[in-house]
Amino acid sequence: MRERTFVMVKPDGVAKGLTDEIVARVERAGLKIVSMRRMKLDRGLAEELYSVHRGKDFFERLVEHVLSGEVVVMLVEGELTIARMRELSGATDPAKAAKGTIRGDFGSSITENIIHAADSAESAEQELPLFFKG
Ligand SMILES: Nc1nc2c(ncn2[C@@H]2O[C@H](COP(=O)(O)OP(=O)(O)O)[C@@H](O)[C@H]2O)c(=O)[nH]1
Ligand SMILES: [Mg+2]
Repeated sequence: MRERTFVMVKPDGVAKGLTDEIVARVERAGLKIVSMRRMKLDRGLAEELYSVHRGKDFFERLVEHVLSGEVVVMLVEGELTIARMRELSGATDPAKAAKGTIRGDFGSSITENIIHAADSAESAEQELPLFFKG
């Protein structure tokens, strides 16, 4: 099934120079980056992106992190894109993420875990319009 998903290289990933490596991994997986841009989030957008986590103990740390530098947002399309982007990303905690995954290879902590990828069709539908129109 052809799907679209929302992916974001977090500020730690951008600062580590990993954007091109992530683009290459996404493309090698046969997925298409339809649109991509580097930007700085504002607080309202960051809190909306992570609204499902509002009230959790890590919410403020997470929002502060994604506001700490530039991010790269992507609209990714392809067969089973949502699940495949989650596989490429790896487990949330880099210490538990498999080698060969983006977080397993490059993540330094659960906050600084390099990448965000929507976790379901519902999340993708909520997140994509925050960044990409049409
Ligand atoms: N410090 C901290 N950060 C967390 C924790 N759980 C999640 N996060 C952060 O919040 C982001 C969103 O959480 P979640 O949706 O559960 O994970 P994801 O979908 O794998 O990114 C994660 O990517 C982490 O950066 C936690 O227990 N502690
Ligand atoms: Mg999530």
